[in-house]
Amino acid sequence: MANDASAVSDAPSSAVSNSPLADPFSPPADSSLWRKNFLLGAATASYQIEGAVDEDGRLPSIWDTFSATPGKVLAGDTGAVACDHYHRWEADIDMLASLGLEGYRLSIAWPRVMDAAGRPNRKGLDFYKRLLNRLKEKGITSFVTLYHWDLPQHLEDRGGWLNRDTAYRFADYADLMSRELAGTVDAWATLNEPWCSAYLGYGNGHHAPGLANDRFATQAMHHLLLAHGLAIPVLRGNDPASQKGIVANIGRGTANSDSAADQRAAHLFEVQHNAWILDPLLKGEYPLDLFELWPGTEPLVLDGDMQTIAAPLDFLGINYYFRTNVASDGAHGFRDVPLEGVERTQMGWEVYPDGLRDLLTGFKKTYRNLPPIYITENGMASDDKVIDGHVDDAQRISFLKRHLAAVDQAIKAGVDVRGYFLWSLMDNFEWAFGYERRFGVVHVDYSTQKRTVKRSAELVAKFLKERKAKV
Ligand code: IFM
Repeated sequence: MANDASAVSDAPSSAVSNSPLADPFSPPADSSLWRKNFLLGAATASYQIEGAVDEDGRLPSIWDTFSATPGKVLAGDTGAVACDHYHRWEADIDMLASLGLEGYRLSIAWPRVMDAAGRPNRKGLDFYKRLLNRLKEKGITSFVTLYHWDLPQHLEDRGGWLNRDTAYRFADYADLMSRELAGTVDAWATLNEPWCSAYLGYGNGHHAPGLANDRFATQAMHHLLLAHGLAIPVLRGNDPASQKGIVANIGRGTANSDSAADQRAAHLFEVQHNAWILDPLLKGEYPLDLFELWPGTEPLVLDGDMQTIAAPLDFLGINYYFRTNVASDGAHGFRDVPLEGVERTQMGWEVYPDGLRDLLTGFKKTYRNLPPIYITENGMASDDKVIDGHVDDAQRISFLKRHLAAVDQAIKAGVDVRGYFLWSLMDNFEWAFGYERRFGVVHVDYSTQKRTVKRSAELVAKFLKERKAKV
C-alpha cells in the first residue's frame, strides 16, 4: 500500500527557483492570460486529498465502500489517508499561496458535515470554516464544489441517485452549507461532472457505486440535475453575494472518416458527453438523439423538473482533458478508434488542445444563454519522479502551455472565459487508478507525505509573479 501518513511531512522542498533553464511556459505578449482579472488557480477534491475518513464524526461515503471492494481500484488503494490534507491543510494553503495561485477550487465532503438525520456535524463544518477563512486572509478566491462524488453511503443504501429523494437531501445539504459558510465562498458549484457520477457510477460501473445499466445512468443523471436545480435558488437565498454554477466535464469526439455514418457517430459521442448535461441546463430539455443511442432509457421526469434544472447560472465550469476518435458501430452508436502516433499522457488520453477551443466556440454557437465560463479543471497525469529534490515534468509544462493557448484562442473568438484551474494542486487519489496516476503540479510522496513543487508549478508561479508586477 503506497500510503503511510505516519511519517512527518516536511515543508515543500522547492521554493520558486531562478532556474537557468529557458522558460518554456510563458504565454505570448498578446495572450489574454496576461489580463490581471483572468483568474489562475488550482483545484482538488475532498475524497482525493483529505484522508481522515473516520475522524471527527465523518460518515462513510460510497467511495469508502467502493475502494474497499476488491478489484475496484488499482493496487487496492483507498482514500483513507490520501494526502492527509485534513491534518496538513495549513501547510497546503501556505504552499498554494507561495506559488502565487489566485484561486483555489475545493470540494466539501457531504458525509463530513451532516449526519444521517440531516443534522450538522460541527467538527466537520469547522474544518471547512477554518480553511475558507484562511483562503480569505490570503486573498485567494474560493470555488467550492458541494458534490465531487463522495455521496454519504446511507443515502446510497436508500437508492442513491436512483432515488428522487436524494435530490431533496442534496438541497438540504446545500441549505446547511450556504447558511454556515455564507460570506467565505466566492463561487459555489453544485456538482462536479454529473456525467461521471451518472455514467461511470450507474452506467458502466467503473466508479462508485459500481452499477451498470444505461437506464440507471439516465435516471441518475436526471436526479443529479434536479438536485442542482433545487440547490441553486437555495444558494442564492442564503449567500447572495457569491456566484453560483455547476461543473461539467466535456469531451471532443472526432469522426474516423468522412462517411456519414462516422460523422453521425462523432455527433452522438458529443451528445452523450456534452448535450446530455448542457441541453437540460441551458435549454431545459434532454437531447432526443441520446435516446437514439440508448433506446428506451428515457428517465422519469415530473412536471416542472426541466424548469427547475434550467435555473439561470452565474458561471459554467468546464473540465477538459482529451478527445476521442470514433467510428460508427454499425448500429445506432459509436465505437472508439484510437489514433496511432499521437501524443498521450500516463492515462493513455490523447493530448488535443484544439478540442478545448473547438468545444468552447461550438457551445457559444449552440447556447445563446451560455454563462461566463471558468475552466475548472485541465491537466495531465505523468509518472513523475523526484530526482535530486526536483521534478522535471516537461510534458505537463508543454501540455499546460498549449491548453492555455487554446483558451486564449476561444477568448479571441468571443467566448467569455474568466479563469482556469490546474488539475491538480497536488498528486492525489485518482479514483479507480488509485495513487499510480500523478496529476499534481506538486508531487506527493505518499510514504512520507512530503510535497515537492514540480517544475510546472514553478513556471506558473513565475508567470503569475511577472503578471502581478506588470503595470
Ligand atoms: O481526478 C479527476 C477529478 O476528480 C475529476 N475530473 C477528472 C480528474 C482526472 O481524472
